[in-house]
Amino acid sequence: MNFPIRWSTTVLFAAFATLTFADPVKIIFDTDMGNDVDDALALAMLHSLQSRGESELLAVTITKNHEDVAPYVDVLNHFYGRGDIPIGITDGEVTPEKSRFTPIIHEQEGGNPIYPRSIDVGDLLPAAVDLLRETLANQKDQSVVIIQVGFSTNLAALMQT
Ligand SMILES: [Ca+2]
Repeated sequence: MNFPIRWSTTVLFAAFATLTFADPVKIIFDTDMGNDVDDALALAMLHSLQSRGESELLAVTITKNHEDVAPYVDVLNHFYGRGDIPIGITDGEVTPEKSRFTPIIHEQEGGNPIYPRSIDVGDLLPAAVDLLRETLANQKDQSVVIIQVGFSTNLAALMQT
């Protein structure tokens, strides 16, 4: 009765080989960050996958229209050592309400922000649709996965271009 054990070992090795040698999946994360915390957890998961060599986060585009959201995404990117990931914001008016968790960007200690970031509230950022176009134009066709976990605002605007 060794068959199940051998089969499991083979499957495990195949999975490991796939995870180890496959090219990282290039990802654009399109999010309404701030409405529900699952988007923050999803972004954290993408960073963890990148740390394991399984993916590469090319850009984050935002569909929630509140000034704290881009700095909050930037805080998460900095936490994972990737503060250079470009962030684009919607020009739509969807859910402008203040979030329950993105206001942590304003917390300070000794006059300095507790959570490092390079984007401040009110900074001029790329329009999400422009960042989507630029990011896709710089990659090979059919090589990028767009993960949308919010509204369709940005991707609809991309389609219209
Ligand atoms: Ca969401």
